[in-house]
Amino acid sequence: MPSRLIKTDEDIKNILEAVRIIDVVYDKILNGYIKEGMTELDLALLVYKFVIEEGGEGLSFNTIAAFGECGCEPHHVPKKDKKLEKGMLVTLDIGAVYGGQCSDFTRTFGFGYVNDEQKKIYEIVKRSQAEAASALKAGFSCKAIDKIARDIIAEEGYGDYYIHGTGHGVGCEIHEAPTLNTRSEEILENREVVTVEPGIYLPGKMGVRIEDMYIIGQDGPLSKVERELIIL
Ligand SMILES: [Mn+2]
Repeated sequence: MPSRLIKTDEDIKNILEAVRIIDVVYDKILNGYIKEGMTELDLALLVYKFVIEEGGEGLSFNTIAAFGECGCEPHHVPKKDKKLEKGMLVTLDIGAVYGGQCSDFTRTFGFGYVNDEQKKIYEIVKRSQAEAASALKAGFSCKAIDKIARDIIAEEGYGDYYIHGTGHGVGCEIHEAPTLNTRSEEILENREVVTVEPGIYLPGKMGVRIEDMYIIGQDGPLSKVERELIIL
């Protein structure tokens, strides 16, 4: 039986549509919907509404919308009483289902203004994400990809604050093989679809994560959303 990790043309077509939906939703949200005083739950509800409006069959997982210090929890559950204030970073981790296939995407952006520490941490995560992603290649070990991302963060002194794996396979399930972490024994193969999503989480203070999906054997991220730090 062929492995499910290796995607068919049909799987890839549907994954690309699930990614496109999220790109449109994210772009829409950033153009007019981020407002002072809105809550994390307000933002999560907008994601759901826009995913459905754009043709998604649903969310591929519960939206993670985290403001300010809530961003230090990688799997933060959006709160109805957490309000957006100037100077906060916002982490939005979202995904859609299309044709039974999932997308998975994260960006962190600033609201109002960002301080030097926020900017510095953002740039470290951005570099970690980009370097690890550029090493994705059939025959390369998943553990080695994790190490590239993790070493960059550790060399900057934030190794203790990178508290999860670097990525995972995505398909008809939001988390499937292969796993890109320190314990992974898997080797990448062409036509696998994986995420690269390093982050830095400072307890009680802030978090930054940047996540994109990739098809092994094809260059570049599936999402067309830029990775520069945006301040709204
Ligand atoms: Mn993910």
